[in-house]
Amino acid sequence: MIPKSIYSLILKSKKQGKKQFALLIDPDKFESTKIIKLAEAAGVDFIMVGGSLITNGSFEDCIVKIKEMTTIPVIIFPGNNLQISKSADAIFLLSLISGRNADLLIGDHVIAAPLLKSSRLEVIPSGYMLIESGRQTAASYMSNTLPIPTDKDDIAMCTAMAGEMLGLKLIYLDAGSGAQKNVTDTMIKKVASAVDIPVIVGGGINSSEKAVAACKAGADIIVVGNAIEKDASLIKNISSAIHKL
Ligand code: 1GP
Repeated sequence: MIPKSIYSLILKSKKQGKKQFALLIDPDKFESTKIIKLAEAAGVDFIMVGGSLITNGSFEDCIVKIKEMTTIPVIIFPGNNLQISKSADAIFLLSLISGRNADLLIGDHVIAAPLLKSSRLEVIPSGYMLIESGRQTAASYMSNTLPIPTDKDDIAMCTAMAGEMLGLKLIYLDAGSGAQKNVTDTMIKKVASAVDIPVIVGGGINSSEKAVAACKAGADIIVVGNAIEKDASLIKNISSAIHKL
């Protein structure tokens, strides 16, 4: 059963201190049903679909296929305005608050607004923050924005605070897909203790130890994409490790 409000579910879990696990599917790399079956068996909380650039995969087909296979809620993690599908359950409406690109702060949202309004998608306004991670990521290049330096915890904290004050419902700290260095525990801690809204952390998490450390630092939801494409057994390992916390 898909919950009526995915955001309420996220808030409820946060209130209960339960950590959640989201699997990120890149439509370019989505080939098999195996991953979805493993996700079902492992009790994955959400499936996110999106990418900075889709070259050969079909965004719509990918979501339709996933929806046919599972009742795990599917949330769009849009790389751009072409990544909107009425077949998903919700969308993280990302405002790239770590950057100063007006299109990604409000411009693209204006263009997408009528489509989102007429859809049955649950829109979850999210403060998206790119964090520097060792080398330039696709997200940073494609968004034409500078990530927050990895050691500038105060900038990250104040950015998240401002996002919350602006009414955003989530903060997403992202080191970028396949990041060499994931977001530091000190930055997660600083951000999570400065805001009341849920904090999502992703980018470069490739072991249950890293996922657990991020949760202990204050992450409410852990996102893993890249590592699972390489080793599907991580789905079960990470899911059970963070759900035990
Ligand atoms: C990227 O946070 C997500 O936007 C997930 O990153 O692919 O490195 O797990 P990975």
